[in-house]
Amino acid sequence: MELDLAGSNIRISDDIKSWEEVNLLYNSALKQIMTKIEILNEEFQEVHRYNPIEHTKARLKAPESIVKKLKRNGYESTIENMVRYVNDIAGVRIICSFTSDIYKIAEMISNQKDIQVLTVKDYIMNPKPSGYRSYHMIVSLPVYLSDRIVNVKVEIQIRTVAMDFWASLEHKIQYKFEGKAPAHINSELHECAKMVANLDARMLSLNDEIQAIENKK
Ligand code: 0O2
Repeated sequence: MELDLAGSNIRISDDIKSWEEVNLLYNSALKQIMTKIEILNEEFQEVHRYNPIEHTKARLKAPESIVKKLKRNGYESTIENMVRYVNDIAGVRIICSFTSDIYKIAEMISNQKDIQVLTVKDYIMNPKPSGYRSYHMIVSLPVYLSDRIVNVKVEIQIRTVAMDFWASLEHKIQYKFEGKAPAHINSELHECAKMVANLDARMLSLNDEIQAIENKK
């Protein structure tokens, strides 16, 4: 029996009854995806002699944040709605040095046969009005339990160190002002986002130049 938590034919209520079960499934999906990312990074290091990934973070969304998100989108707080409508119960953040690494990592993940990419949001090509930049993927991967396979959704956010620096401060500020930061702070954040984009571009170009010199040796 295959339960598809990521697709439209969801038969959850019969099989997943509790938060504990949701927790187990999403935690298992997180473990799998973290192992995959670690293997890809090690292989990349072996072949290309550099590490595209600076560090990774994984988290399960807190139950109260899940409930808040459901409420915000007009859904009742049920296990079924959680699984169906909240795409980031399991979340992984991959931090890398250069913008080009982001697309390499996204491609390596997408090429894995057991991973299905459900959606991609490229906030690098199309930054959010706030100035937020990052590459988001919602993927689904199978978790093998003793009596069934469950496809579980994981949100992967891939960004550079500089994008992460900006997003962390912006998140802190929005939290402090409950999303209503004074206009001059929002405008300063926007300016900083432009500087971050410029910094990322210049660092990438410097790195490309150094790589070209090394390749000639
Ligand atoms: P938290 O606390 O980080 O988990 P979806 O999740 O796809 O159903 P949404 O909100 O359209 O709905 O997804 P989107 O735009 O891909 O954003 C999801 C996550 O990206 C957010 O999660 C943040 O982590 C991050 N994010 C998006 N926009 C911004 C932004 O302007 N600033 C910062 N700092 N982060 C952002 P949550 O659930 O909001 O929160």
